[in-house]
Amino acid sequence: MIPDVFTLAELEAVDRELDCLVEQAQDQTGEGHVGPNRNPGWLLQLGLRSEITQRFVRDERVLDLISDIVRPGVAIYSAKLTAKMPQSTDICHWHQDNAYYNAHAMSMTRMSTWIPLTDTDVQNGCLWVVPGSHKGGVREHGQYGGQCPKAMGPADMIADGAVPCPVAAGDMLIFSSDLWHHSKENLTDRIRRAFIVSYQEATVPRGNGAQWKILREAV
Ligand SMILES: O=C(O)CCC(=O)C(=O)O
Repeated sequence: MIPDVFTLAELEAVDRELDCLVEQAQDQTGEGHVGPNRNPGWLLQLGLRSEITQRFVRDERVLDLISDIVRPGVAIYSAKLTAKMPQSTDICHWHQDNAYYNAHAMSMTRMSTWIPLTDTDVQNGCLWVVPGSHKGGVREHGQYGGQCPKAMGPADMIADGAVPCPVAAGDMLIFSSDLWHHSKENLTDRIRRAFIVSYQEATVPRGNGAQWKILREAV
């Protein structure tokens, strides 16, 4: 968990932009997201959507934080907005991002970042993780429904050492894309939004389709 990366003013500007982008997507699909079978309030391919979201996913402060591990060079694998609507019972089951990502491209260093747009805690569906779980490789994933369709098991699966990660707006989480994580319901009256941006070494020649882009050349 890295404290104080973004100012609240920066996050508010991004949040306002997301209001517009979600509304546009609603106009296109009538469902508040792009493509079939996705979740209310979610937006995929954020890095391709607007100048403001493009700038956000290539933020030099974040690239500086990951570049000791994600190297040589840094490329974006994918970026999305996740959301939990007020009083939502939607949950995202235990999974590893690489269970999805490795189908598109293998990476030795891939990391995911989780950047909340509001303060998060167990009441509004913060992320839960199992520290150290990235060391065991990618496990088999099945289908359990919920917001994250491929999972190792349901959110109430007993995962030894699982801890909630309450993260305030302005702070961020950075973790291996092999790390086990999940999130539960939002029991509050306010939407909970977060960016998930994943990065990999620039020498892997592809990511998730058109979202892949080299942000720092390998030297
Ligand atoms: O933001 C969340 O609630 C979790 C979503 C997540 O882990 C994912 O989409 O990979």
